[in-house]
Order: sequence, then C-alpha cells, then structure tokens
Amino acid sequence: MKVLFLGAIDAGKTSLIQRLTQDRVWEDKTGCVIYGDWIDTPGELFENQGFFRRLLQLTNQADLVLWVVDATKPMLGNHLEYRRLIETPVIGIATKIDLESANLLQVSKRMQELGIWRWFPISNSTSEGLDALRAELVELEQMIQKEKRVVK
Ligand SMILES: Nc1nc2c(ncn2[C@@H]2O[C@H](COP(=O)(O)OP(=O)(O)O)[C@@H](O)[C@H]2O)c(=O)[nH]1
Ligand SMILES: [Mg+2]
Repeated sequence: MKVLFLGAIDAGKTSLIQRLTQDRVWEDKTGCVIYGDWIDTPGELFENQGFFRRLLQLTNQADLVLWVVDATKPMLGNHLEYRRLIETPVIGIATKIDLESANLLQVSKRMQELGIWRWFPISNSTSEGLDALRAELVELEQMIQKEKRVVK
C-alpha cells in the first residue's frame, strides 16, 4: 500500500512517519522522501499553489493519503479546490494534541470543510492516538490489497 503524507511545513509529517516506521529512508528527485511505500512530501509542495499539479499527480498515484493538520493551527491555508481533485481515499491526522493550544473543535470544522470524514488526533511527542491510527492503517491495507486482487 502506497501511503502519501501531505500537509503544511512543520505539521508533523516526518515525525509521524518516524513514529510509525523504522524503515530505511531515501530521497527522490522531487525532494519527496520515500520510506518503503510511505511517501513524505515536503510542506513546500502543499503550501505553494504552483506545485499543486505535481502534488495532485503524486496524490493520485498513491493508494491512501494521510492529510496531516497541526492541531494548534488547523485553519491554515486554502486547499478546498485541490482536495476536490483528489481521487485517492483520504484520512485526516491532527498532530500536536499534547500542546495546550491544540484546538480539536477547530480541527473538526476544518476536516468537515475538507470533506475528510475519518480523522485521528495524535501526538508524536506522547504517542497518544498512535495505536488507533496503526490499527486503522492495518485494516485499510487489508481492504486495499483485497480490492487490488479483485481488479486483477
Ligand atoms: N509537541 C509536539 N511537537 C510535534 C509533534 N509533531 C511534530 N512536532 C514538532 O514539530 C516540528 C515539525 O515537525 P516535522 O515532523 O518536522 O514536521 P513536517 O515539516 O510536517 O515534516 C518539530 O520540531 C517536531 O518535533 C507533536 O505531536 N507534538
Ligand atoms: Mg518533514
């Protein structure tokens, strides 16, 4: 299962991948870092409209997108149009829930606005929420593998 992580600079994408995997890491030509089937995209791609086409290509090649939002700044950026063009299933992640300024009500509104119906509040610092996320990823992986077998 190819999982693409996207989100703003400092949203917590790299920390999350490091939390979820111990795999070897290497970087490709676009600056995306690949951990086996887990692709970490630079926040610059997400924050700069000029890169949306490229990001959309990468997104639609993946099996699953993890849309990472910093729970202390959930309303950052306008990505509604980009979101509409994504054909890959998207689940949301709200990071930094250990911080006092985390605002899960705002996160919830933001996810709703983005049409992301399933999302997980997590902390890369305390590991809160990571077990639930791992369980979801295992389940989704099984579903996606099954779907691929049916298509073949
Ligand atoms: N308190 C707290 N800090 C976090 C969390 N996740 C990431 N950070 C910090 O936020 C900064 C940016 O994280 P990073 O993973 O590099 O973000 P990226 O730019 O999306 O890859 C780093 O200083 C991390 O240590 C979290 O869940 N809680
Ligand atoms: Mg990073």
